[in-house]
Amino acid sequence: MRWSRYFLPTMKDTPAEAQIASHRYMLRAGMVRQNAAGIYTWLPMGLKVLSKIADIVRDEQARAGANEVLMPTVQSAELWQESGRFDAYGPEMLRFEDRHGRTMLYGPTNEEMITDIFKRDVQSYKNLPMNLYHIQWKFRDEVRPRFGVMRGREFLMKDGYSFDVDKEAAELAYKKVFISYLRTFRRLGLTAIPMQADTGPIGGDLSHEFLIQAETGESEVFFDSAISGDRAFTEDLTSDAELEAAFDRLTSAYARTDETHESALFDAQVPEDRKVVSRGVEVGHIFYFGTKYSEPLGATVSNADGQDVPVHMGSYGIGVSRLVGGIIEANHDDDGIIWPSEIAPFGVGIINLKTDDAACNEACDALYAQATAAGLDPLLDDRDMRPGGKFADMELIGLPWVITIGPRGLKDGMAELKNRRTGEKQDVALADVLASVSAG
Ligand code: 5CA
Repeated sequence: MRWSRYFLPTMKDTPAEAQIASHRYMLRAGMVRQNAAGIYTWLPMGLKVLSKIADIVRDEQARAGANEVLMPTVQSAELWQESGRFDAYGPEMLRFEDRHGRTMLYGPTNEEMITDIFKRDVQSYKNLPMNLYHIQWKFRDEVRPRFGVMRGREFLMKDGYSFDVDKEAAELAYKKVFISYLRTFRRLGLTAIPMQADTGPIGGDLSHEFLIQAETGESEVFFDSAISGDRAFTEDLTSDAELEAAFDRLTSAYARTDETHESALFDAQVPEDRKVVSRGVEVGHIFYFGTKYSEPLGATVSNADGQDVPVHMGSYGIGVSRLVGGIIEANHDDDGIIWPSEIAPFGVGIINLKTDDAACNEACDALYAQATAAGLDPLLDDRDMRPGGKFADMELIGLPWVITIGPRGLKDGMAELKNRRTGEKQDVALADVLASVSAG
């Protein structure tokens, strides 16, 4: 992409409404613009990052055996009346009437709808286990939308739902998702700490949230720093026994919250120098709630004995749009964002220091073509602007690598290569510079 052709409106000054780094940088780096409290437009670069996160989530969902669907944002109130949640959900749910006077709502979550979809087509345990998910916009009329996309009113969520014939099978499904979430967040460059949690309006008796460390997080977390080395974050667990063992390990010894847990075990088992007390942002939340929705909505399957039983369900959320903010909270410095390479909006930035110099333009165009061909997805800053502003903008948007080409170096066939995360700069022969980027 050529910056001169890209809608990437950066801002030099800090917007007054932004209290935390991610909100500040998402506005300054032209990723989002606010339309109403907690409601945002995603501009091209923000959308690109959001899509990359969604694609990694999809990839890991496929690996865990889940099927993607797409349910509507607008739901009719009837199913919610049947489950009893229409009244229970409270003023967070946006309700309205269509032209026929039917009560509709903008979905804050989809347990009722997916249960209804399931029951229409699945009647036998032979079709189970099943896990269906979608990535769709939600609306919750939050009392206090704040911190940009971190607590929005309209936000993008991955919500998945598992269906099993009995409690035992459903708990295994829950544990599979639990482990797949660790992998998903790790691929996004994050170590998510799982914590036992309250179930709130979703209901049920087993629930965990996944927290990433950030000073501005809403909950306090205590965890063992050794958790990040646990093999469940990276390795494929091949058997159910291995999976169960990983789940037990990760839920018993590594982490404690103030509200939901006794800290005795944690205090006794974790050496002092590995105890971390921090704040966390919830990027995922999973629930097992058995037959809470299948019973009132009549979603039954026949079991191996030929009896009709209500299906056992769990639901599994990831805050896809919140993750954009969360990842920036975990990856920034005073100059701007520092993208983990997996979700960086572009692989490499190229700064043309002198756009009125024919040799500079030619060298930049050639490098841009090569980088594109090599699959590096470059962003070429070809704007007619002073170098200082270009450097500052490039730091702000945080691409992993920046190649700078100016008339002075070019005379000797040299470019400057900078690593955004380490700040390390080196002069590299123009002919070798892309190889250095690819070598990482
Ligand atoms: N039905 C269940 C699981 S699919 C559910 O709705 N869970 S939830 O309420 O915990 O939401 C799932 C995830 O969505 C949260 O972990 C959080 O990361 C994200 N989320 C929730 N509310 C907001 C919000 N107002 N703004 C941005 N992200 C949010």
